Amino acid sequence: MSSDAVVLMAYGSPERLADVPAYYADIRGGRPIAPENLEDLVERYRRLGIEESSPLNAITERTRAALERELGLPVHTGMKHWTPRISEAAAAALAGGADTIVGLVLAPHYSALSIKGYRDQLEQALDGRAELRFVDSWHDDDAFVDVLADKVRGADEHVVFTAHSLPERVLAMGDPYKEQLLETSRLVAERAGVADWSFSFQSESPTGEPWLGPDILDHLRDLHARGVRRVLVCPVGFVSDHLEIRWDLDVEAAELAQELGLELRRIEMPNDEPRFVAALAAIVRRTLAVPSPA
Ligand code: FEC
Repeated sequence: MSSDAVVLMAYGSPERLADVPAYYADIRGGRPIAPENLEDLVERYRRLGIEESSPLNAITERTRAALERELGLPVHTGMKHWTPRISEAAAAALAGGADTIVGLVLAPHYSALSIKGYRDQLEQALDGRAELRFVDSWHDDDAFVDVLADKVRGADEHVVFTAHSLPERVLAMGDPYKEQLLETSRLVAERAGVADWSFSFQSESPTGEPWLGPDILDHLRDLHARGVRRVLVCPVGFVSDHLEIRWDLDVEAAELAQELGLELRRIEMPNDEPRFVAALAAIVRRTLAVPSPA
C-alpha cells in the first residue's frame, strides 16, 4: 500500500539570539559577513524578543500541526536555513514509510534564487528513495488569492502589495519571480475590487549588487510626494509573521511613515489561519491526485 507525507518547508529563523551568527553564516553560504551587518541583524532579532526562544519558529510549527490535522497525513517541517533541516524532514518522512512525498514551500512565488534552493535540498536528501512531487509555485491559487482578497476588500487606503526583493540579475535569467508577484497582486486586487494599488519590493540585503526595486521605503516617500496619505500594506510574497514583516514593515516602514505623516497599516498575515491552512491542504491534495508516471 502506498503511503504519502508532506515536507513543509520554510526559510527558518534562529531559535535564540546566540544562534544568529550561525544562522547568518548559513544564509551567506560561506561568503564573508561584514561585522556591522551581523551586529545589525542581532539587534533586530533582540528587539523582536527572541532572547531565549523564537516566536517566529513557533508560528511555522502551528501551521505544520494545523496542516497535518487538516490532511490526516504526516507533515514534517524542514527549514532552509535552520533546524529542523529539510534533510531531517525528508529522513523523518522516509522513516515513517512514505513512498510519495509532497514538497511544499511556505512561499508562493518561484525563483531560481529562492524556491529552487529548497527543491535542491529536498531532492538531494531523498536521493530517489521516494517519489517527490514538488510544488514549484502556488502564486495564483484561487483559495490563497481569496484569503488575501478578504484582507484588503473595502480598504479605503492606497494598497501596496510587497514581496522580498532579489538581486536584479534574476531578470536577465528569465526568472518568473517578478511576473508571478505582479500576477498575485493583480488577482487579489481584482477579486477584492481594489482599484488604487501599487507594488513594491522590501527587505533588500546589503550584498553589494543592485536589487529589484522600488524598495518599500522609497516607494512610501514617492507615494507621499504624490499626495497619498493613507496606505495599507499587503505582503503577497510572505505568508507568516517573521523578521521581514515584524521588523522591515512594522518597525522600519512604520517609522518612516510616521516621519512623513503617512497613516500606515498592514494586513494580518495568514500564519495558521484555518482558511489559509485549508488552501495549503487543497494544493497538497491536488498534487497527490495527479497519477504517478507508469
Ligand atoms: O524571521 C526570520 O527569522 C527569517 C525571515 C526571512 C524570510 C526571508 C525570506 C526570503 N529571503 C529571500 C532572499 C534573500 C536573499 C538574501 C537574503 C538574506 C536574508 C538575511 C536574513 C533573511 N534573509 Fe531572506 N528572509 C529572511 C531573513 N534573503 C536575516 C540576511 C541578513 C539581511 O540581509 O538582512 C541575501 C543572501 C546573501 O547574502 O547572499 C537573496 C527570499 C525570501 C522569500 C522566499 C522565502 O521565504 O524563501 C526570496 C522569511
